[in-house]
This record gives sequence, structure tokens and C-alpha cells, in this order.
Amino acid sequence: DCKIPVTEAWIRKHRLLYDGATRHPFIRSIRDGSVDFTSFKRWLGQDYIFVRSFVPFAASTLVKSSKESGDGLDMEVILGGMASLNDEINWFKNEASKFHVSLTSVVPQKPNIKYCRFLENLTSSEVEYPVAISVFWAIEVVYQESFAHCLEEGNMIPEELQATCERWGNEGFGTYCKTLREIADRCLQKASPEVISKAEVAFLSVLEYEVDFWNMSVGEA
Ligand code: HMH
Repeated sequence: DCKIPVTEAWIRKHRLLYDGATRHPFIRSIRDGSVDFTSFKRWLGQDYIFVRSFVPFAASTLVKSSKESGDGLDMEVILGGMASLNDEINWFKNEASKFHVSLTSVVPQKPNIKYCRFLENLTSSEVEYPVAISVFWAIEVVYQESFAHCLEEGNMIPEELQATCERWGNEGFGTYCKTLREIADRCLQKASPEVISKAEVAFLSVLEYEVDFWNMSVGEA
């Protein structure tokens, strides 16, 4: 059926990889309470670095959205996303100090460096808006689905990690991700087959980088 949204088709087609990114053993261990705090602290330090490099990518996507013909609502959604990235950076600083993680001495690990480089390449004005917004959505939705899964009924999340799960698993963040997805689908619907397939390749890359990122966190990179 040609009526199914592009992102829906992608998820169906790449279900195993999608589940690999959103139901990683690290995430399952947070949910069942067996999480190793050394892994959590490693994740915290590395993710702070990642989020900082997500900002210029978000800014470049914002610029692209501002050039789209339309009602200008895309830009406002991305602007809201950037505002929450600002909160997120402060949250990381606060959380790191609680867990005695020194953010200034975190050394970026290879999977993180590669992921950040991928984002940097996507900041180019040559990268089409449908590609950028698809990546933007994919990055956010992996965390949203992962941490929302942690929060599902019957969880045994350690008290210290409850706030982390709520940060990305809360309903508001879920709504935001749905909006990003609608924007992506609307763009993809109008895009050429070449651009759609570039966006799909980029979507797959995000899923692979996310799996590598979780693996790095548990010390298996
Ligand atoms: C690695 N992916 C990674 N870190 C994040 N903070 C997000 C996605 C969502 O913002």
C-alpha cells in the first residue's frame, strides 16, 4: 500500500536493527535493575560529548527548515528541540556531578567519535532537508523508545536512574518525537526517489551508530 508513511515502511523493513537500537541489553538492564553503574557512568560521559555535537547538527537542520516553503511550523518544532538540548546539557552537568563523573576529562571513544563525525558531515548545506530531518527524528526516537520501554509497567529501575529514564521516556518527549516523525514523513512524501533512498541509508546508519554507542557504554566496543 503506497499510503503507509515512509518512516513506517523503514521500521517494518529494518525491524531487527530498529529493535537492536531500542531494546539494547544496556537498556534492558536499566529496566530490570541489573545495570552496572560503571557502564551507566561511561554512557553519561560519552553522551554528554554526543549531545554537544548534536547541537550544530540541529542548528543546520533548523537552517534547512527555515528555507522550506510552508507554514514555518517545522522551524518552531526544531527550535523547541534545540531549547531542550540546552536543558539537556545542563542536566548532564548536574547528573555527572551526582555520579562523580568529570565531564572535562571524558575521552571520546571511537564509536562516539565516528557518530559525531557522521553528524558533522550532515551539517553541510548540500545535505537535503528530508535527509537531515529523518536523521534528526531517528536520533531522538531511539532514546525515546528505549527509555519509554524502561518505564513500562513492572520495571525495577534503580532510583538513581529514574530521572534519566523520565528525561527521554516522558510523554512530552514522545509527542515531540511523533511531531518530528510527521514532519519527516511529509518531507519524504514530496522528495525524489534519490533523496528518499539517501534518507533511508542515513536512517540505517543512525541505528547502527546507536547500537555501537550502547555497546561502547557496556564496554564492548
Ligand atoms: C547517542 N542518541 C544518543 N544520545 C542522545 N542523547 C540521543 C540519541 C537523543 O538525544
